Amino acid sequence: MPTLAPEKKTARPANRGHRPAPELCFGDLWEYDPSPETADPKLKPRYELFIGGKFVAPASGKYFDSINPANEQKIAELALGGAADVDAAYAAAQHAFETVWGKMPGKERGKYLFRIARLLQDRAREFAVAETMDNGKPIRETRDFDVPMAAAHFFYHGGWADKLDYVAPGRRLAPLGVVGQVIPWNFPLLMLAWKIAPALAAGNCVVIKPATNTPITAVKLAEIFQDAGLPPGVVNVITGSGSTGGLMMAHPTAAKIAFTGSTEVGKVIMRSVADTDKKMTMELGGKAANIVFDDAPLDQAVEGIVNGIFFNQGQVCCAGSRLLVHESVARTIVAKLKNRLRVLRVGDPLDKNTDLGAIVSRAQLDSIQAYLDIGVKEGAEMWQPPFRRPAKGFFMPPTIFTGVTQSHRIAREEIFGPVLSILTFRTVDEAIEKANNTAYGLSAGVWTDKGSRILKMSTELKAGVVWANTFNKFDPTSPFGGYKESGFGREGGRQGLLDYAKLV
Ligand code: TAP
Repeated sequence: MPTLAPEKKTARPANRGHRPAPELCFGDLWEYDPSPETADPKLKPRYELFIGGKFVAPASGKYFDSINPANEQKIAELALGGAADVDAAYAAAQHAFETVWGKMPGKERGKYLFRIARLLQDRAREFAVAETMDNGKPIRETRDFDVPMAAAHFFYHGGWADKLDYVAPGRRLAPLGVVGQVIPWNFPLLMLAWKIAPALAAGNCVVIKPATNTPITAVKLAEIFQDAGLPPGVVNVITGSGSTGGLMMAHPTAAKIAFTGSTEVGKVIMRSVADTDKKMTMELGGKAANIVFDDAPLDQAVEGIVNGIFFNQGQVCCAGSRLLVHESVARTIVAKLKNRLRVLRVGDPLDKNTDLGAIVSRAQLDSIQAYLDIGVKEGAEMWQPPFRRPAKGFFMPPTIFTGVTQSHRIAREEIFGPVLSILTFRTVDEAIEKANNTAYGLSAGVWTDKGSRILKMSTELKAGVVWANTFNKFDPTSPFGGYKESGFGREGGRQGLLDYAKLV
């Protein structure tokens, strides 16, 4: 009698060994071969402020801890910058602008940017590990996206430094002076590059503050500035709290301020400088619609939906957090999405197989959890794949809500976590109306086979970026920025340079 072959439990090609599933893995992946990143992040126990080309202790003598959100262990302590330090940083930047950087030919400035980019590439692995430890995002993302993209911004803007006469034909670009910059915690290194590179290319000097949650790559990048021989004071890095950021944005020496962060804090900053003539760029929050039509390639769209909302644990200003799906394919899309989410790995961000790492902080995890409770209370239906929360670290499984209406808070407010609200539509006009029915306007996605529909949607959607049959695609050549409460000004590309210069 023929014998029945034993049932194969999993056939995942990635499972090279037969180790037991680690605590963080989803339930159905019973075999699992972890692949930890082993590069040394070369962290110091304490980091000082970077002012005038030197690492200096804060005037207050106070420090704060940076915590690894995946295990809640202290990574390092960082200087808590205060008013005296902010003054010193602006004085150093102003001096550097007047004596060196503002006078330097663009071709020479460009060489420094290229050198910074190359040094960052040389230390790419180290920076990727440091970023993952500080922020919680998967090493695959820091290694393949954050660090290379940060280097790309320095390369790209290095290329512009001696070509500023071509930015606005017929006009000459002059630097503004000293620029104050405050950045958030979701792409710490990338935001540094995104802000510093165009400012320097245009001939400005910089005082910059990273977020309290993720200061490590900022002070490590300062080491690169030293190694690159960047003249002292051209870039100054002030670590500290939100009030340090407030002092920086309102400082009288700042000719321009560039802020990336929440709409709420952006409004506070705008009020604080309302009676000054500072030039401003505000990159604020978002609640992007990712719109799937019935003629879209559905499997490709599902990948785009997953990338759109679960990249960086959904802590992305332009995340596709509102899925608008044509009602005729809604059931199919939701079923496919659930299948896909069942095999995403939530876990150790240093494991190269991990898809979703840790949420940046306990406060952010609590805030996301509060939105899950709100969604359920408002009557939407929540679904998560099987998940065991580990004893340590701030983890959240990918979560979807169906039965969502436009009035639900989970459809209107920025959750900034791995949470997708799914709504349906019948007609093109209804999709446009629903997509634009938001206080924000940073990005949107469209999935369809029809070119004419892509053109119509990209014209009528009130969003700074509209992706067609893709999502979360970034490039230094491409300007990025918002409409409405997502802010104003553009960063990246030729348009971004214009925001760091005056036309003379
Ligand atoms: P925020 O809480 O707004 O913090 C952003 C930065 O502002 C941090 O460095 C923060 O310092 C500092 N800050 C806090 N209070 C301040 C004040 N009164 N004056 C000046 N600076 C102050 O945002 P977040 O939680 O870090 O980041 C998430 C938000 O950023 C989301 O809304 C997201 O959409 C937005 N974001 C937007 C974009 C673009 S390009 N539009 C990109 C990334 C993120 P501390 O960390 O020390 O509090």
